[in-house]
Amino acid sequence: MKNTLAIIKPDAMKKGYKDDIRNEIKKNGFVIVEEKTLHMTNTHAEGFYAIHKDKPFFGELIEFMTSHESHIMKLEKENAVVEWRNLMGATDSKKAEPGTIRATYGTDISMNATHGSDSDENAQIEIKYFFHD
Ligand code: 3AN
Repeated sequence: MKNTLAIIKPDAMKKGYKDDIRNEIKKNGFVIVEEKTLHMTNTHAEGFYAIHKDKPFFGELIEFMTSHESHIMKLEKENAVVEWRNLMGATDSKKAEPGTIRATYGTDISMNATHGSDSDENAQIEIKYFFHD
C-alpha cells in the first residue's frame, strides 16, 4: 500500500511551519500526490474524527482543528502509512523521539503539528474524505 493521508494541523500552520514540514516530507522520499489548504468547518472536523466522538478530548480536538487553516496531503511512498507515522513520531509531542516532526514542530498531545492515517484501510477512507473527486 503506497498512500497515506497527512495533515499539517492549525498549530504548525499558524507558526509558519508548512514549508519546512513539506520539505521534510519530500526529503524523506515521499511524493506529495495531491494537496490543498483548507480551513476545516465543524462538519469537516467532526466527520473526520468521528471515531473519537465519545472521547473526553473530542470537543477540544474539534475546536483546535477548526481554529485555523490545515494543509491536507495525499502522500505516496512504499509502506506509506508506517513510514509517515515513523517520521511524525509519537502522538504526544513531548514524548516523540528527537528529530521526528512532532518533536520538532509540535507542542503537546493536542497541538502535535501533524496527522497521519493509522492503517491502510483508514488511509483509503481519509484520502476519499478530503480528495473525493
Ligand atoms: P494519532 O493522530 O497519533 O493517530 P489518535 O488517533 O489517538 O492519534 O488521536 C487523534 C488526535 O486526537 C491526535 N492527533 C491528537 O491531536 C488528539 N488527541 C489524542 N489524545 C488526546 C488527549 N488525551 N488529549 C487531547 N487530544 C488528544
